[in-house]
Amino acid sequence: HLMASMEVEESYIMIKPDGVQRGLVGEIISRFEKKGFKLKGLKLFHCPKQLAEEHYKDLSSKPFFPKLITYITSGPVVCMAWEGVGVVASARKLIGATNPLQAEPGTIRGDLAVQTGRNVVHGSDSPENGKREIALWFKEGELTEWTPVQTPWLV
Ligand code: FUP
Repeated sequence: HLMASMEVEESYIMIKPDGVQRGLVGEIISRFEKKGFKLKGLKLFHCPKQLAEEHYKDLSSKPFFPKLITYITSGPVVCMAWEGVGVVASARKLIGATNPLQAEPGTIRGDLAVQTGRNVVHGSDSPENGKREIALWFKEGELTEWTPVQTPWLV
């Protein structure tokens, strides 16, 4: 499912607490903006434990799960909804491998992170999860539909 898609999709991208604490918010948002995707939702939010557990429910049996929840709830995160052609797989390429030591230079994690447990950013792993996660993290009315002025350039 990481093949390039020609479909318009949505991805939930989240700057994790370490990204916020380290002052990387502008840098990370900038990479998605410059790529040419469309921002539909954006907020700073300190997430409750229950939401973190729901977001990562597929990992609930993993030994690192409790630490992951502690990390994600340790401070505010930046929640974003991005839209565009193939945005799910493309965002994961921009983000880089889960383990930042394996992430290529030029990717967000490759350039800005060292540890798996402090990998600064999240990106949905499928279009289905993109929709699920955006619905989970954003309330009705927090997403904005808009038409870019330069329609041919923003997908
Ligand atoms: P990713 O899709 O790249 O965010 O990776 P996963 O969904 O596999 O993992 C989600 C988060 O769990 C990672 F961002 C960090 C954490 N994790 C660990 O702490 N240890 C691991 O071995 C794997 C993941």
